[in-house]
Amino acid sequence: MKTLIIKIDGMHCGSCVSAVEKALIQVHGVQSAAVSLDAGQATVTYDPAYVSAADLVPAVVAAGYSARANAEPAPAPAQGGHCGSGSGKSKGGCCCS
Ligand SMILES: [Cu+2]
Repeated sequence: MKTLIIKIDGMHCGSCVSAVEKALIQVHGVQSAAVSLDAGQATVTYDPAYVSAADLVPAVVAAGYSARANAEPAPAPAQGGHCGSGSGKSKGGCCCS
């Protein structure tokens, strides 16, 4: 098993945490995902035989959040989709979607 820290932007409530955890745990090979709202990050334990670190960040992005593996440079922020910003993009059960 390997552990990866993913930095996540755009989480603001428990629903966001649940959405990110669900997105990560659904990836084949992920054993556990612990998401911290305060820290804005996820700690993912995964089996490198089934999944690589490069597969985990897109799973969070697909759930509607801006994410990057720890120690990588930050990508451009996601377009819209945040509280009241008006894009209407669904964020997987988020309170403001
Ligand atoms: Cu939320």
